[in-house]
Amino acid sequence: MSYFDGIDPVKFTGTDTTTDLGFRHYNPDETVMGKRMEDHLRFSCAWWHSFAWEGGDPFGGRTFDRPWFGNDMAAAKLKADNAFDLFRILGLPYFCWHDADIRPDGDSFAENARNLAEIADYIGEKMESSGMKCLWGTANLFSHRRFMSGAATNPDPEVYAWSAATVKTCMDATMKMGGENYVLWGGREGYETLLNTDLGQEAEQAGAFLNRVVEYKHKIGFKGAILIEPKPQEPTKHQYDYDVATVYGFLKRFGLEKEVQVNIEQGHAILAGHSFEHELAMAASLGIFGSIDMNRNDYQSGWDTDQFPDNPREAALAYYEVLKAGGFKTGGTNFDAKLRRQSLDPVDLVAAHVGGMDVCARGLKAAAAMLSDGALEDARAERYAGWATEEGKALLGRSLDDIHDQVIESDIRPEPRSGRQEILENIVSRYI
Ligand code: XUL
Ligand code: CO
Repeated sequence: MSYFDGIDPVKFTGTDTTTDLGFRHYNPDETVMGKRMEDHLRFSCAWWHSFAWEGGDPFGGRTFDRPWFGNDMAAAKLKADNAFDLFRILGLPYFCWHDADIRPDGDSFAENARNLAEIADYIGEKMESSGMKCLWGTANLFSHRRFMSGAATNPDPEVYAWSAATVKTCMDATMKMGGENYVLWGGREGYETLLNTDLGQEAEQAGAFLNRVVEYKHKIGFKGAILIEPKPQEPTKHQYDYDVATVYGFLKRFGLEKEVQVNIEQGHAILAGHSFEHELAMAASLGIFGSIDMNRNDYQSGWDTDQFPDNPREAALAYYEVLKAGGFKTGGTNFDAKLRRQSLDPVDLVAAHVGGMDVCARGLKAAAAMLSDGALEDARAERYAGWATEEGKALLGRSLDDIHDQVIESDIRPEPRSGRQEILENIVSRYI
């Protein structure tokens, strides 16, 4: 028996229906810019929020009642069985996980490692029979109280050691599942107060840790990408991996900018005071774009609410940047999104993914059309046309005094030109 019994596989219905559980835009086999929609979007379901999340908030505990809640191997396997049933209903190609989402928590490191290896084998068998793939694996180095002051950046070397050993087991499990990426989100790598924190020491620890991760990737021959997921605050007041630009500076400092990419989450971008598309464009321009977590925040609340996406315009602008970056390579669209705590029923979990997938598909189609028609890119090219000329190209290599002399000689008088922002915004609106 499955928790989702009675819910049929969700089908593409087109836009003329009003059913709650039909894809109005997501049509996996439809070709968009020469590629199947499924292969563009590469949707992934997150074990953490879709199956481990209990519906708690700071004022109250669990609201959900799932048959797989429990801390033993039987519960972990039941959770996996139901997860794969949801994947089947949604027609999802990928999933992702933290170790703590998929295995019971043991009394020792060795027990955790054994539990992870056992459940990874169990999931591996289910992958084989279903054709499901693993987008990424990761270690939860933030929930247990041992990580309260950080993992790699903890003042206690024993916590660093526990964390490093845990990442090794999670990379092994990811590799065994054929995972296409390995993610490191900073969890509690940050601080609550500078009064007790040695910033410089903690940065050295983080740099060494990531270098060891990259070393291990090469040692075991893991072909996937290593991804860092930026976030500016929460759970700690100040997270070290603040945003894409900050992560890039960190990678450069430790010589890892060719080895590590970023997993960009919509809600984290907003928390950092950016737009999602800014973070995507920044990563692409720095050559470190990897993957996305497609969950939004409530714009009034100021913290990470991890809601399923519901805004086609935002999705369109995001996929526009993804397409411009050449699309996903190892990455994909992961829903690191959770239900509201009053959404109790199996159908709520299905509908949440259906809606999210549909908004992304609608965004992708709009983005592809905008790109193919060239309306925005033509205007952008025209705006920068001066830099495409011979003089424009030469200018960046010339010295200040050389430029100074020529400015006097040519008596240049630059004329401001319209940025055409409203016209461009209207163009985007036409495509949504
Ligand atoms: C936390 C978050 C994590 C990472 C993986 O805000 O986004 O789920 O995606 O650890
Ligand atoms: Co995330």
